[in-house]
Amino acid sequence: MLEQNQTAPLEEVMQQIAEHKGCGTSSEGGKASCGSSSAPEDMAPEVWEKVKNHPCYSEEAHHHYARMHVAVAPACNIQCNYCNRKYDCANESRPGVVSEKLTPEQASKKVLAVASTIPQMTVLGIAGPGDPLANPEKTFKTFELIYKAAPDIKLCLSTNGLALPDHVETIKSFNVDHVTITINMVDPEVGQHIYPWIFWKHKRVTGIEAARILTERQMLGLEMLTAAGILCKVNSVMIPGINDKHLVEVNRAVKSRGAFLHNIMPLISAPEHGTVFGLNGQRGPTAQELKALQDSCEGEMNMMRHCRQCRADAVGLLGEDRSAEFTTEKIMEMDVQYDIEKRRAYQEIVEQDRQEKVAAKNAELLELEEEYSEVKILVAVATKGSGRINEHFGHAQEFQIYEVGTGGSKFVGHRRVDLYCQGGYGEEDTLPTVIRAINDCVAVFVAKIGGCPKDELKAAGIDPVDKYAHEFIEQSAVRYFKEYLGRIKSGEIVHVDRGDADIRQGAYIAA
Ligand code: CLF
Ligand code: SF4
Repeated sequence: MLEQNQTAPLEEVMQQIAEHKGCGTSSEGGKASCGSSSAPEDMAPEVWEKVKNHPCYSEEAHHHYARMHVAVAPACNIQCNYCNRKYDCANESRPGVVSEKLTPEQASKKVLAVASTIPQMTVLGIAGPGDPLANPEKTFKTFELIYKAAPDIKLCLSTNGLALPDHVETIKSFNVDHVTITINMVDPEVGQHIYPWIFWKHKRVTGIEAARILTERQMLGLEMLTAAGILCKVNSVMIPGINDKHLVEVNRAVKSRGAFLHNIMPLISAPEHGTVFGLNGQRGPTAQELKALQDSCEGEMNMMRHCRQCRADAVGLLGEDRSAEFTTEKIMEMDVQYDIEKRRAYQEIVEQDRQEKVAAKNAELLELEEEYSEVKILVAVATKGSGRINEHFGHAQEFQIYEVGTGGSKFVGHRRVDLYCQGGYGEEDTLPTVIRAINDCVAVFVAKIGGCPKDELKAAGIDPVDKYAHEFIEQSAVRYFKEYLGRIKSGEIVHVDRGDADIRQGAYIAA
């Protein structure tokens, strides 16, 4: 593996990068294995160690482990047309948005406070609100403080890549194992429509020249990271009409340079964000457009589909935000006792639960071993986490979407919805919007559901299923699919492909 060859000649290392097929692709027909379930056999043990409890690098882990960001990096060295860091709102959740900026010392105290309160918090990321490497002193000082005080926490960094080549050695010296580069183009002709300017060598550069410099620096940074054995994820923002078709080329370019995972995210764009794209009416992709692009890129490289486009001060499991519990004021009043053994003991229990879940899914899959069918269905799941169906229909603010077939089940995205149940009463106006967000799904799995929404879901052709309450999602999905196939075979139902369903979500398109 790359990690073991850091002293090899550069050509040899680059050859290995070219041969590296991204994140743990399996031998089974190229089906993605990393980011889905148990330790993949084809993943080197040292790589598995790095991803197994990182909620972004492993889809499986994101049900169990949390991350947090500290907003220590306010400045940025480029401008993206989808970004406006001035905007803050309690209801807003997207990259670049924060409620408070922190000093490295405040950040360190916050990390210890969160890690003591949320023992499954395993990763500390610096993702802004500007670019961490445009603020190298603050970023690396924060890493230094946390590395000393909480050595069991993985350090993570997300950058636009412009300054990356200058910092790879420092990143390595702080044992930062995970770096994300946001790469939206490899062609400056495309890039000029995304980046109005970059700040380069003490001056502002605009147009195609700016995009050319940026892409060269991003590619060089990616090559240097993979040569140094640092896992690298690439984030790309899908902007219809600008880089949507081009992202297939980006996928090829980053894969050939050894990127570990590719995360294609939808553009978040609304006039009230005050961004160039928001103001000029640039739309984001639909859920189907995003999934089609992710599917077309998922060959030998794994695609991340569970990204929640976090705020730069997010805290908690992906999809939940507990940042309000940890304001600077509250943290300064907290008596923080960082007990690494207590955290370890808790994580062992989490790990047991996770292994149980994997075993249950595998057992269910064995039952489908003799079956083969072209039929695939989507199911929506109401969950609060831990990989279980443990949320009431009326309390769900999002549904996780799983695709299920005879090959098994896989997470393919999430859909945000408006809350159906308000103060104990169902909001009749809301129900059609919830149904519209999941109307390509055959069923919705919930812990509990009332009679009225049940009837309306049935009328919309979506099966409301509460019999798997509190059970594991994937095991239940496979079990449901087995029954579904049985009903097709017996002639009780006819399978209808819902790929063209009109999907609209409450908040914004999230997968
Ligand atoms: Fe944060 Fe990013 Fe590290 Fe994760 S987020 S710096 S890799 S710890 Fe994760 Fe959030 Fe998506 Fe980023 S869900 S926006 S991919
Ligand atoms: Fe905003 Fe990040 Fe782009 Fe800088 S690199 S302009 S912080 S989105």
